Amino acid sequence: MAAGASGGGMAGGCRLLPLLLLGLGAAAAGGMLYPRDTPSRERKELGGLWSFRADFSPGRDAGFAQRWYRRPLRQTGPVIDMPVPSSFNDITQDPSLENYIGWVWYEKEVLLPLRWLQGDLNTRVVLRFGSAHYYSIVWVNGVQVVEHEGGHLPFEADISSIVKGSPGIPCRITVALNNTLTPHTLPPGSIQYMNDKTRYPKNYFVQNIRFDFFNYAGIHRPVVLYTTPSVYIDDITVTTTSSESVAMVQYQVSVVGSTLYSLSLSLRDQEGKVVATGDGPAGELKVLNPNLWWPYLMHENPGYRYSLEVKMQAQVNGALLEDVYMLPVGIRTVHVTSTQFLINGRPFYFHGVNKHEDADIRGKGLDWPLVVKDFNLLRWLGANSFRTSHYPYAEEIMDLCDAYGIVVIDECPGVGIKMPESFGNKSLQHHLVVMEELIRRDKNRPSVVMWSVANEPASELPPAAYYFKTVIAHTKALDPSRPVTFVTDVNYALDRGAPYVDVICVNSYFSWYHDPGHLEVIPLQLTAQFENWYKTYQKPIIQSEYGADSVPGLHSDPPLMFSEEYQKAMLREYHSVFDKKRKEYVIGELIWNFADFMTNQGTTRVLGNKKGIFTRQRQPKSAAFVLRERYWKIANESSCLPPIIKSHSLFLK
Ligand code: BDP
Repeated sequence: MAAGASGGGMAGGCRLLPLLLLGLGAAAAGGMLYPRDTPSRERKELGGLWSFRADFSPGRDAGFAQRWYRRPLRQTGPVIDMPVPSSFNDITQDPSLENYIGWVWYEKEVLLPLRWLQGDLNTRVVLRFGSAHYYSIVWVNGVQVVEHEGGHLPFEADISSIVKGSPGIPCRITVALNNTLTPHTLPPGSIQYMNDKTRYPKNYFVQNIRFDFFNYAGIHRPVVLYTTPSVYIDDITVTTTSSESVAMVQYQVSVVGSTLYSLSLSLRDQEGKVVATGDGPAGELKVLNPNLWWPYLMHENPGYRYSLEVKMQAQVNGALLEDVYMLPVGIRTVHVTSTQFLINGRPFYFHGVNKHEDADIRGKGLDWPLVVKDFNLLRWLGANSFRTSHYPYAEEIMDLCDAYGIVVIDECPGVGIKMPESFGNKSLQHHLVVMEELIRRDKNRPSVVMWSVANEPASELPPAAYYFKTVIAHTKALDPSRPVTFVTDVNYALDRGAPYVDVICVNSYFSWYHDPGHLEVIPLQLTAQFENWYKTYQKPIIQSEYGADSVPGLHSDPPLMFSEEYQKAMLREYHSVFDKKRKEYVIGELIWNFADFMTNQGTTRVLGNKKGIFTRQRQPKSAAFVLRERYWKIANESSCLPPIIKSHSLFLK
């Protein structure tokens, strides 16, 4: 149902991505722990203004031909200021930059503290990108240090050997970024050359996509430099099990740089008291009378996290090196039965939203005021969960989910997988790598209770069976502790991926894309949808999308499509069916969408998708109040805290 342009021929698509053909093949090594300041580590933010140039040369390849990374970017042609983090599309008044496809170049010069560079070789300097969309190549002082495919996950490079040679001299970071999507990228897309000279200028091409959000591009998340000792804690994995009175925290720690080291661990509660200690690279910590991590509205103190302090000591050339890392740890369990989703053994009903990383001007760039406003709105609404439709969100957002107890279905960028060639081996291998990178990043997050490997793929196609069987098996092998799903809009009898999921996630738009204007069909069609899926699979079901566009301020009674009244009426029709079926096996409802968001231009999109219950500027439409009343009512009914939940303000930390 995505409203993107349909895929076309692929003529010359690769001309825009000459280097993408190299392919990385496997997730880059390393645990990619989130950079934190600790007694042994320092972090330097590289946000702010970077120099920027889009390569408008006909082949978009002048930057490589002229080696722009060899010299300061301003010496190779004109540059403009570009904020980081941000998408570049909406920053200027230039429509050709808004819709630009191909390579763009970013550059930042930065002076490193002398103490990072002097003397011994025991400090490691790492350059890390939270994300950059879509394909990145990075040079430091003209030396290539990393290449990364994928627009939503972090990547980094150890740049110690490059920067240590030149203390006192600014270090020049150059990034070439390409936003072209091909049938084998995630999400997929295709480049279509328009060769009819009577209708299009020479070399005219368009980027076709099969998903319904604007393909914003740029350095979207924080860029940081951080240090570790040369022998360092590379990765930590924790899983937890618990009963009422005792919990076990299983841990695994990997160290890089030496095989001769010792590890000690201590787990502290929120008062700073040590509740368990351990040592060695793997083991189990026992916590008596644990404070469990509870979702928002299920407990008066949701999102409880301990702090796991991992300390590593190693002797290197007679010197003692110490590395310390602090990992927040939430203790909770997740189980799925044929009718329920259990968190800490209690039934959990997802009453939440689907979101996008999207806003005026900054596009998909991380923006703290927006992030905090969104969490305040979520809690005002009484939402206890969201799906990261349709790609992994920033780590900073995920941290707040952990802290506030907002439950997450963590979705990879597998959106718009429609073309048969996107089910081939090349795409599959890349999808597996993306799942590795996603799980590596989010495996320790208590808020993440389920992985979603795709949204609305063409899962009725024959190759979809092998494709999803493989992706889901791989995901489960990487993380046996969480259920796995993908979100479908294919008929229950035709879907070839559903046999492999733990929870059925279904999107439907009755009375919108089907039978538009006919609200009266909803009870029948939605009931049949649930019953057919349940009869076929006996697995719990989440209504992972439903909704209607509404233009704020447009009113009509009786309700007509696009009015605020129609959006409300459609929600109410859906809700009456949910209320019957949630007594049986429906375990959640996620509205499409939290807020209006930008899409490609098209005849069904009025400055973007208007299915938000909030506007793009985060003002409530009438539907937001309908949903708010409902979510608080459900929370009060299902909470293990009888009448304590009276007002959202109790739950704002
Ligand atoms: C669903 C898609 C979502 C779209 C929505 C819509 O999953 O990305 O934005 O339809 O059309 O099918 O509003």
